[in-house]
Parts: sequence; structure tokens; C-alpha cells
Amino acid sequence: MFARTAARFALRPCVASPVKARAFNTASRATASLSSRRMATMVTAGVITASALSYAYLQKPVSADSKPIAGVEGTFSERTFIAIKPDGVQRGLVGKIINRFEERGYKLVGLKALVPSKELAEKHYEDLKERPFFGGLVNYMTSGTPVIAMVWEGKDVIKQGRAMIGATNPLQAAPGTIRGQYAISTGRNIIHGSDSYASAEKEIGLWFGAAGELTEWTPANVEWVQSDN
Ligand code: DAT
Ligand code: MG
Repeated sequence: MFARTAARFALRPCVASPVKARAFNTASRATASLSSRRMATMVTAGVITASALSYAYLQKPVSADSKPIAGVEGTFSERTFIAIKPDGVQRGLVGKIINRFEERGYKLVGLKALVPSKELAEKHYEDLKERPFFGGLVNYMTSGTPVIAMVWEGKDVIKQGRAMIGATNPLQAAPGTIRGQYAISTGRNIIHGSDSYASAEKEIGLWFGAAGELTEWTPANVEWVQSDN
């Protein structure tokens, strides 16, 4: 039922877990220099309001290291690796692409702009290393324009992400898909998406493998996006 589920979500930030405990410790460290008496004085004086303090606490990014890097397949925690390639960035399509995933109801849990090293690009596309276009593909990915690397989370996000992206050859991509709307060339098809759970695990590990790079958070509208009633 809605009310019961809403209560469950509302209570989530308070649930004790090693991850939350780490976030709490970080928040504690940030304010450790202020004695609790001085803090109370500041709150009373209106320098810091109690709600601002809890807001700051809730906004702390929380490492998601405690669950599998690609989430749990088939659940709302499933994750995929999506990258806007250099041509998508040069063509000013970053906002439009992010918007599609956001509006669909998926959750952004990792995001960064980087020019990948040759080693990273080669590892990412290692299954294509025997193909004649491999060298050109790696050069284009590492040419100096950033790649926008992202991790999106939500039910069936790996398969749905691929469907939203469309066919590898944009000329075969359905018109409503990202490639079908914005691209006409296989070598400049603007976006990458993991094609299976195993690929998502590998790719998220490659691009976001360091501890603390992904965040775990609960969108305020979660009850309006995720429910089987
Ligand atoms: P996808 O990106 O749809 O997963 P893929 O894994 O087969 O497709 O290939 C990775 C990328 O390599 C693709 O997005 C663009 C490039 N590529 C694939 N086939 C190509 C071809 N025949 N000519 C040029 N580039 C190609
Ligand atoms: Mg692929």
C-alpha cells in the first residue's frame, strides 16, 4: 500500500548499515572541530538551523561499495554503464541524452568527464581488437575530447538502455532511439551502453572501479516511479 511503502522509503536514511555508518562518520568528522556546546549555541543563534544540519548530513555522498558493482540483475538496483562518446560531447548532446534516462525514471549513480587512456579504451573494446576498425575506434575515443562516463540504475536498465540507444548502425536504429534521432554513421554513433550484465560488471569496474566512485541515494519521487503496488 502506498502509505506503508512511503513510510518504508522515508525511514531508509535511518537504517543502520556499514555504508550509512561510514557516511555518518564522515559527517561527524566534518563537524568534529565544533564542540557540541558551541554547535548548540550556533543552532540557537540561528547560525546553523537544525534542518540545515540534517540536510547537510543527508546530502553526503555514500559509497555503494557494499553491493555488487552492477547491482542485482533483474531488480531496481540493476546498473549499466553508459558513455557519451566524444562526438556526442562535441555535438552538444550531453544534456539531451542524460535527460532521456532521467525522464524515463532511471537513477544516476556515477558521472564523470574524462579523456580515457589508450589502455582503458583498448580494454573497454577488447572484444573487438581483431576488427579492422579497432585502431580508429580507440583513436577516436582517446582523441582529447572527453567521454561522459555514467552509471545508471533501475529495473531492467541494461536491456532498456540498449533499446533506448538503438542499433549499432544508426541507419538501422529506430527513429525514436538516441542513435536513430542523432546519428547516421556507425563510426560516430555518439553513445555506448553495456549489452549484458557481464559487460556492465566489466565496464563499471573499468571506468568506476575505485572505491567511493558510485553513490547510493534515494530519489524523492521514488514512490511515483518504482512500485508494483
Ligand atoms: P555497440 O556500440 O552497439 O555495442 P559494438 O559493440 O558491436 O556495438 O561495437 C562497438 C563500437 O565499435 C560501435 O559502437 C561503433 C564501432 N563499430 C562497430 N562496428 C563497426 C564497423 N563495422 N565499422 C566501424 N565502426 C564500428
Ligand atoms: Mg558493444
